[in-house]
Amino acid sequence: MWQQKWVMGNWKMNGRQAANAALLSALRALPASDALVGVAVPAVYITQAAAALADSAVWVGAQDVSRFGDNGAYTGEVSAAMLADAGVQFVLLGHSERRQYFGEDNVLLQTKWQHAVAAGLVPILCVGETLTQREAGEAEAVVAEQLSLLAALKADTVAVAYEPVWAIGTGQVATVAQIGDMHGFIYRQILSLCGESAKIRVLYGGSVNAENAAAILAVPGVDGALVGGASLQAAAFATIIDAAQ
Ligand code: G2H
Repeated sequence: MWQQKWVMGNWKMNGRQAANAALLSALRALPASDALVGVAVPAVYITQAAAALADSAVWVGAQDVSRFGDNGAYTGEVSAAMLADAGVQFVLLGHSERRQYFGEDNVLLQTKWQHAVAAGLVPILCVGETLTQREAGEAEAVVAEQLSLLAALKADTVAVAYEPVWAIGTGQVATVAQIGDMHGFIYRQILSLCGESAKIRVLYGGSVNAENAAAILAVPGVDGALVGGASLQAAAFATIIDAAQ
């Protein structure tokens, strides 16, 4: 798994049972891939996805997890233990939309990471700079600060998704040079924070689609893709998975 390309879908707040069923069965019917494939669905549809993908190689993911562990009086929350119990294998942490709309920061994300790992889930930490930050020459500093939470976690397996905020859902994709530079930087940061023997995957996310996936996935240091909008279209997602072989 730490040598494979990863292609992870992120449905965000999209889906209805009937449409999900069609997407999930298309996913299940895909030929076996060399890539690790997964799909992060809204919490309410996790059991549907887990049932539809049972005994398949496709991972079920969550888009967030509670900062609180196990069980308790935390109305509205879903714990890592519950996600694992429902069949989840991976969880997105700190997606830019959660940072932007829910004020998620490193202190919170460190706690969420710990709960996810304790429950046996694979966390994928999302990082990325805004356009203003990039234009101010702060992209690396911003990403370094977001990655800094890894230092205290003593993680020896680290999955990160680099998602420049200005490329998310905008159709504007970072250039292969920008992607290659930042992925190299992220690798160096993780190795220095977590040690040279850390197992690492760095995915790219931000308007990945059927047309640009092959070029992005061929960039050195790109270990896969986190795919939003295009993961809602069975044919496009299949093409992206194909590009990751
Ligand atoms: C970035 C990505 C998936 P999209 O958010 O997380 O979404 O591919 O729609 O830009």
